[in-house]
Amino acid sequence: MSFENFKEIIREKLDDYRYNHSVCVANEAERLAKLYNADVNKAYLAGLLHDITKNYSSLEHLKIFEKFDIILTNSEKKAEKLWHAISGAIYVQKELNIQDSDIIGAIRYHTTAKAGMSKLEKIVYLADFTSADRTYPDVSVMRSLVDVSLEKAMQYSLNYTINSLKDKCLAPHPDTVAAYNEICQILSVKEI
Ligand code: DGI
Ligand code: FE
Ligand code: FE
Repeated sequence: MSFENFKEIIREKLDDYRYNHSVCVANEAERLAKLYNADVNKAYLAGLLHDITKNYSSLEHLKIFEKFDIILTNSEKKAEKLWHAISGAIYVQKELNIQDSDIIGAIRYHTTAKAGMSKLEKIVYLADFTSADRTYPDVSVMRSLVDVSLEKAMQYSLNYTINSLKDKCLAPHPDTVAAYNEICQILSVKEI
């Protein structure tokens, strides 16, 4: 299937806002893949598809989880914002027959991140923060950092996400905490 075919698929599944966001993330992931010497086509496709189930209702999510025997943890059951990353990864694998583990992983972990992410997974995670359509307060800082270092940008974005969740008294997912701890370990020179 060509990129145009995939665009038609997401065009039907997403509202205007989310479709535009997906194309912007694809473009940004492609740019970062060139910058950091990753697979440009995989980055573009993963960016295009990362939010493919974002407009699903709760019921549609529960149906796809049941269809493919996905069991949510107790914390995931309560955090519906995380569902589209789980359902999106299984959807592209089972319904679109995409078998590339890096593309599937990039979609699966684009919301929470996780420890031990591949370069492509980091690129898609970060492209979701720095795509042209994004307007949140720290976006200019994020855009400068992402051109300097994937690791520094990961640390900044994980810190930003965890702080935003804390402000709303929400718990970060264990995968998010593991990703944050790992990146601090990698980047810290010495703890005092
Ligand atoms: O789908 P997008 O809006 O493009 O972005 P996204 O997939 O990164 O989703 C962002 C939302 O997910 C945002 O409202 C915060 C929420 N989120 C991200 N990490 C966590 C989280 N929510 C919980 N409960 N726990 C997390 O670790
Ligand atoms: Fe998302
Ligand atoms: Fe997104």
